[in-house]
Amino acid sequence: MPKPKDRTTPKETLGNAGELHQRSETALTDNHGHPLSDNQNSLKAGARGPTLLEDFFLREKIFHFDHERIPERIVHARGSAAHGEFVCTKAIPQYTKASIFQKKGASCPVFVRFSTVAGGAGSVDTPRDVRGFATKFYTPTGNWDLVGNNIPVFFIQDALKFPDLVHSVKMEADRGYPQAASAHDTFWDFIGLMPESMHMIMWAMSDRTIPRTFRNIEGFGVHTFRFVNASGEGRFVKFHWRPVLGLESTVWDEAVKIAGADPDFHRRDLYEAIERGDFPQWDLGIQVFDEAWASKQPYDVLDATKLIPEEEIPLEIVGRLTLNRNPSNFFAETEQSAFLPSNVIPGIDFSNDPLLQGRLFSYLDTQKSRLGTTNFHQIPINAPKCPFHNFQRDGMMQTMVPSGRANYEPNSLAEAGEEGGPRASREVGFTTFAENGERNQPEEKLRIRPELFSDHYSQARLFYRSQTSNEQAHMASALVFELSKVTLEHVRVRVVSRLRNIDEDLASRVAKGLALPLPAKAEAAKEPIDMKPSDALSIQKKAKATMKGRKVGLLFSEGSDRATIDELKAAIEKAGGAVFLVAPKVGALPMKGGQPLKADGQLAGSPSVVFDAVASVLAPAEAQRLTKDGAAVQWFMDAYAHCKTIAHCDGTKVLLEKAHVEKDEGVVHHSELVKVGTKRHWAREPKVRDLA
Ligand code: HDE
Repeated sequence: MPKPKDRTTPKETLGNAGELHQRSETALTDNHGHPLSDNQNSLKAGARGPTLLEDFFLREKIFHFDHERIPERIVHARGSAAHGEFVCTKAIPQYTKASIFQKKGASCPVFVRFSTVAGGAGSVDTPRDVRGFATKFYTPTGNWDLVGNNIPVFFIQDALKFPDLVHSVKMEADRGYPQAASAHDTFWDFIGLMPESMHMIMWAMSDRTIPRTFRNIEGFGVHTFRFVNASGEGRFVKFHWRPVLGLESTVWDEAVKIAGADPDFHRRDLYEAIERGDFPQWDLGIQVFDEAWASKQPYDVLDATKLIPEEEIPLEIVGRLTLNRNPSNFFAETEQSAFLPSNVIPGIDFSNDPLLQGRLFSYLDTQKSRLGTTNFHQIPINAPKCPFHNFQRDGMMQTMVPSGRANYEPNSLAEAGEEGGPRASREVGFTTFAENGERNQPEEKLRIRPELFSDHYSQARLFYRSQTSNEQAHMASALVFELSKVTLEHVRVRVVSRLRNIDEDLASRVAKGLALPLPAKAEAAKEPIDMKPSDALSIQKKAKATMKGRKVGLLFSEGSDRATIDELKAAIEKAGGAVFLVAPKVGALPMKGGQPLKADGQLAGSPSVVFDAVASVLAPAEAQRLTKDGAAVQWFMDAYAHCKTIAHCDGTKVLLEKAHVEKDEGVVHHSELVKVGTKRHWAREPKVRDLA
């Protein structure tokens, strides 16, 4: 039998007809390649006549436009993403045979998408919410998707409860609000009835859910995964991302104001940081442990509502992630990116965490529904960068053109000189870890949870007691705020009755803040135990007093001293910070000495909430004039109330007085700004806010 010819159409070949019809690369065509002569006027029967159906270009253009949207993600709909690189900084072949961890210095491209969870694609960036941190590693042995969050635990233990959780937090079913907010009846009703959510609730009510930027969040794989080495030995592993810039959050009042000032605050921050070459970085940390260790812990490592304190198993840093390129097209890349927790590579395997197990089939299903076809993996952002071939064929939107007859296996076509197609390999192929250890032996088929899953409070208590007193006050206040939005009295009472199992002081602070008599303590399925507090769980204990990656708003006006501004700007930039010039008018303003200066933003549109610290260089007369400008007074008032560094000149003092800014270690002369840094001055907070 003759060998079938390669019938693949050679790309970009026009035959010699092409030579007769040369046209420029920029010629506008329709989607079928027809050159067009007019993109302004549709085809009409006469200048004032009806539009003709035969206008194929009008029809195609509107048809395509009408179908531009695809279903948004049911959760994590609002996201921002970037390309980058992952570099292995420590080889760990003793733990895993995963291709990217075999050699120090080995690298692979990555795509990371950050997201909020509850809001729709068009919602604001700064609600109180968990943040998604999904990373696609394009490794030489296929794509590995680490689809995690900025919190190491989750609300629920079993995938079966996920639709209930999401329904409860989303807009209420009858009224269609609130958007992107957990502060409403149905969420707290569900939470109050699900004591397993209490640990996650402690994190959700902490400052972790109002992060300053995506660049300042940690990331967690959440579930326990498994590493498998070349000898087939398995160990459990937890994955952590640690931001090189350090953790940082906003205060609630600030987050709310940012939502109004710049709904795209996090998206813009990520984009602009990458554009100015200030590439965000994270270290990849792992916690590796075995079944024997796991079986001795007072919690179950398969329970996604539990974490492993770093003091028990310290992180080993094994890699560095750098985001260095913005997407070229938001839809093609950010929107069409499809993450699958089932995307693991040889050397990484799953555990029996029942939440993870549910995710393994959920995401594949989701992609078919969002992207419309089983061939979603061929979209460039989702396609592996290593070769991939198998015998799967056809389907909607097939863009690959496999050649030959081998679309089944086994086949012996190679013996006749034809292409036989790829084959599975025991040596390099993915093998599922053969479980051993009695704890995980398949047993009877039961709808049941392991015994230790019923400890709902010990780690919630661990988290609360690991915070600074200021952070504890933030948590109590967040609970008061959220529960005050709840209109069902019995829901409020139930939640507070659960808090009593976490910490009596927390419960009474919240009850007091709600003007609620302290309810009876809820019955706990298992009495909580006291665990050793962990500093790694606190943001404030880990905050870095750095200028690096931070943005300072510098206020000036007509007659400001140009040399002082230049000097201050240079000092901030030298320390790794960025400066954003703010003035009452955006056009070039005359300066005292030197050239006129143009602002990056107008004062009313650049409130201090969008900066990490503020500075001012103002002529006394201008400062005096600005005391009558609400935007200027609010600028300092907010910076003060949000515990930020205020670095001012002598001329600014009248404005500071008007804004009721009192001198403290964070209110300094501008020459001291770099020394003081952009760290928040929490000691100031009791002066400006009545916390629960
Ligand atoms: Fe997701 N989740 N999830 N999730 N999740 C989705 O998948 C789901 C869970 C997470 O930037 C969806 O592609 C189920 C835990 C992130 O594109 C959907 C369960 C964690 C992202 C889905 C969970 C996550 C998603 C929506 C319970 C933290 C955004 C669109 C079994 C470890 C990824 C999509 C991106 C997205 C289902 C639980 C994180 C609906 C059924 C736990 C970061 O398929």
